[in-house]
Parts: sequence; C-alpha cells; structure tokens
Amino acid sequence: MTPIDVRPSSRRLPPGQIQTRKWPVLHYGPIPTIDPSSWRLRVTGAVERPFELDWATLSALPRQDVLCDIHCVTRWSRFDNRFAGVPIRTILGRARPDPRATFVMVHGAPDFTTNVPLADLDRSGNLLATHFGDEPLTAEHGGPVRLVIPHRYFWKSAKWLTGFEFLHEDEPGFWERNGYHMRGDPWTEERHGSDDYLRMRRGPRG
Ligand SMILES: Nc1nc2c(c(=O)[nH]1)N[C@H]1C(S)=C(S)[C@@H](COP(=O)(O)O)O[C@H]1N2
Ligand SMILES: [Mo]
Repeated sequence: MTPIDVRPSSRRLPPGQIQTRKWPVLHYGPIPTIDPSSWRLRVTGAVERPFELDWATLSALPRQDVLCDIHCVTRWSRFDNRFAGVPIRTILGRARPDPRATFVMVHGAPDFTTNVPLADLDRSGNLLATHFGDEPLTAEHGGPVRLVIPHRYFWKSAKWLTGFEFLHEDEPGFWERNGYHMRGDPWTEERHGSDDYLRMRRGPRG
C-alpha cells in the first residue's frame, strides 16, 4: 500500500526540538489494559449521526499507512515513523459534524482528554492508528487504538482512544487546563497557553 507521506520535504526539526532515535513513552497515570473485544469508540456531540464503533467494525474499514515525524512538547522529535490504521476522515464522514461543530474533544482511557480544532482533525495524514510499522501498537504506546495527528505536538495524539466529542466552542482538555497550548503547533512553538485565556476559561470559581 502506498503510504501518505506527511513529512516536510525540507526543514525537518521544529524550533527548540532535539532529534531522538528512541521512542520515549509519556503519559499521565497508569497504562490501561484494553482488550480489543471490549474496546469502543464513541462519537458524540454536535454531529448528525452519533455512533459507536467496535473493534470488528473498525478492523473491516479501509486502511491507510502514514509516514510522519512526531514532535513532543518535552522537546524530542522522532523522524520517519510509519503508522497504519483507519483515516480519521472515515470517522468524520460517518458522523457528519454539524456546520457549527468547529472543535473536538478527544477522549482517551483512563481519563484523558485533549482538544483540537476540527480543521486540525480533518486531514488526510491523521489516523486511528492500530499499528506501528508492521506490528500492532503496544499498550505503552496507546494500543489497541491511538490517535495520530502528526502536525501537532504529540500530546494531542491521544493514546487508548475512546471517543470524539464534537463541540461548538473550544474547551481545554487535560494538559490544556494544566497550562499547555489550545492548538499546539510545533513550528511556532505553541507549547504553553496564555495565562489570560486559562484564567478566563476557569471562570470566577477557579
Ligand atoms: N490517553 C492518554 N494519551 C496520551 C497521554 C496521556 O497521558 N493519556 N499523553 C500524551 C502525551 S503528553 C504524549 S507526549 C504522547 C506520548 O506518546 P508515546 O508514549 O507513544 O510517545 O501521548 C499523548 N497521549
Ligand atoms: Mo507530552
């Protein structure tokens, strides 16, 4: 299968990043054990057709390989990764987000969330990844299914993916509430959010 290649053709390393050949494991909390037979993806919120997808249905969908670089906000970048899985666009096509659904809260086990603009999700290089290279994704890297959004810092690529919640307005996810940027573009070093914005979102009580 011809992979989609989303690696930049010239400059590869975003500002402030260091290339690594290892693949560090990073997440908050314990590694959940998810049996594919009990895995579900829940697509909810501002869509015409909310739905739930199980492993058998996901496995029967057309697959895609993606070649990409990944950039962690903790400053490591790893080049030439090949992920395989189901294109996000397949999910978007089924769900039919309503015209005002401009943001998406991504949910991952055990209790992880991260927010992305719909425009950042709706790209051909984004995957519900089940494989890295030719091997199933290991549990430590988010198996059985993780999100891969290579053009944003890697915290947006939720491991142990469980759902997409379509929203009319942007809401901060887990790391975003804890100071990370709402968008997370590595090329403009959108590492941290603005304090004013976070204070406003937390409101008078927080
Ligand atoms: N469910 C879940 N997904 C997550 C996280 C998490 O804590 N929980 N951490 C994120 C962060 S901060 C990073 S850098 C990447 C790391 O992915 P890796 O361990 O495969 O390198 O996963 C992201 N996805
Ligand atoms: Mo991270």
